[in-house]
Amino acid sequence: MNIRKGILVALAVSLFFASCSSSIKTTGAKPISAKGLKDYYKDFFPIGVAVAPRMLHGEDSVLIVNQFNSLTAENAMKMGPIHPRENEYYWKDADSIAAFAKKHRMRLRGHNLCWHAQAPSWMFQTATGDTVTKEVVLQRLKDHITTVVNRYKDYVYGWDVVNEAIDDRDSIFYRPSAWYKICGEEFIAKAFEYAHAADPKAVLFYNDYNTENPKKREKIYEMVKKLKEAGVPIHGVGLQGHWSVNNPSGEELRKSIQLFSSLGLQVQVTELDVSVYAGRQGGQLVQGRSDTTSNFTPEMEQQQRDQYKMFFDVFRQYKNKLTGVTFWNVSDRYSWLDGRGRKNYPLLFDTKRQPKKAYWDVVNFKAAK
Ligand code: 9MR
Repeated sequence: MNIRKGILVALAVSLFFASCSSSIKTTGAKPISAKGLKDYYKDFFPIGVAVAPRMLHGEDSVLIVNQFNSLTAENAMKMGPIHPRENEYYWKDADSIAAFAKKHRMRLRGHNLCWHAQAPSWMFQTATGDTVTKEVVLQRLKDHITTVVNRYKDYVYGWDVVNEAIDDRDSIFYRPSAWYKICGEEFIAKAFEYAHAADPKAVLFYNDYNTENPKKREKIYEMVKKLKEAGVPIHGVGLQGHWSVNNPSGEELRKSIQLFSSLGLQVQVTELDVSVYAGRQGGQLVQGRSDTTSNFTPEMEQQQRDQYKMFFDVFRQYKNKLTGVTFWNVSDRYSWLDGRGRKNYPLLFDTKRQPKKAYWDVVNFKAAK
């Protein structure tokens, strides 16, 4: 099925749900106010959200349309889900997200084209299970990127081309992923070149977490500078923004925005959430407790309010450098951070999809001045 057919089917399904679901208007997801995040921030930058197809009808969809003007597929466009076998693509989920974005005139970020995680194992193996050569893996990467970018070129304005290629350990530069082990650093430049060839209009990002850690920031800067100097088509750096109530500081955040934009690149916050558990950046490094019922305590609430307010104060100051801020999930009802043996509350909407106090701290910036 080509994209137009695929998207027509997805549109028909979403219209069906919209028409038979008067509950969309009458349940708990009534518009919370005439204005959404996107409206408060219309003079600053688009505000996006990462979604799964199941959120595109029912109460989540109402909140999404009211509050946001940009979408990212949380998983549906990644290599493993969309290209499970060499000669087989699975378009349904990504098409439904593209159709929803188009129907509601939202921007759509593509996430992502090359990552060490969620990469299908066939990509790196021969039919007999041996590791493929560099030539083979680059050809497969090219085929993948060309096909996916082409399919969504009328929908997606920009792509996270390479995700998380820099290592977290101070003494190691590149992450020793399968891509790196087979190709060396060349896969990074190649991925950008393939994406640019497939859609010369697309804005192309390098995207990573822990971008405010001084050592990692320096390594990312060095890599991106080298790519720019070599004429590689890279246009932006994505700060994922998987932050916590005590990390990063405003000062480190400012340094990252300034440093990356000093290369003439745009900066976006691509996966924002603020974990209520104090810890190092990236979430990935925090040990989970076996506690699935932990409460959102008043202390957590206050710390998170302060942190969200500070982040958005900084974002607004850098509105000329920042071209987007995207939240990683819709409400505290579901977050990828829940999956570590404890409940987290990292977003601006609570488990009933109502705005938290931090929401009002983020949108009432004029009154606060
Ligand atoms: O939120 C995503 C989760 O549903 C997936 O299981 C996970 C797979 O590793 O990826 C999560 O999203 C990641 C994003 O694509 C890249 N940056 C880190 C995000 C959180 O792990």
